[in-house]
Amino acid sequence: MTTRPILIHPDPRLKKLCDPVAALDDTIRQLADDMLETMYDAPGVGMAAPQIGVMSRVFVMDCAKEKSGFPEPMVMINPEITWVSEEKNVHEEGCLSLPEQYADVTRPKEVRMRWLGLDGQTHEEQFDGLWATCAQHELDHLNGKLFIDHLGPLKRQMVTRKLEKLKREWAREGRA
Ligand code: K1U
Ligand code: ZN
Repeated sequence: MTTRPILIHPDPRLKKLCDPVAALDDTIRQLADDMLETMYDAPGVGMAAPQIGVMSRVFVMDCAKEKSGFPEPMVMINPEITWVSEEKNVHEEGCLSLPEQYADVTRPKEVRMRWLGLDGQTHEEQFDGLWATCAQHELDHLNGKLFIDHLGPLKRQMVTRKLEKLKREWAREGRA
């Protein structure tokens, strides 16, 4: 397992629609392992493939470890939402591609997801709480959408400008 560098917004790869995974092979297994390693190392509760520059419909999440201390890693390949609750929930979101930026985002409180697992089987499960928020946030990444795209244009522009400045500073310091 290897940690891979995380792309920081603005980056054109974070705005693109990702491609469906055609076959479950060793490249995808390695990708999933590296994404989990990178997510736990960051630390984060989720990570989508485009955040490390891989334009495939894969995300990982683990919203249990922070609470219970026990990992419950999930790998979702070609995930789809099959149902959303009418009830909404507001959650303060962060993103590993938008360091130190947080905002309240309103999304459906519960979602039902269908995905292909690393076992080659199709899975379907309902999520609530942080799991539901995280799954929707990660699925957005696969569709080229960031949590700031749920905010107004002024807030979005303010965050983008801050991160452009941060990236310029990092470049001057010789950081990636
Ligand atoms: O997609 C990402 O960039 C990961 C992101 C997922 C997420 C967080 C909060 C709400 C929705 C989705 C993160 O993991 S940001 C870091 C974070 O939330 C966290 C970090 C350490 C401990 C607990 C949470
Ligand atoms: Zn994110």
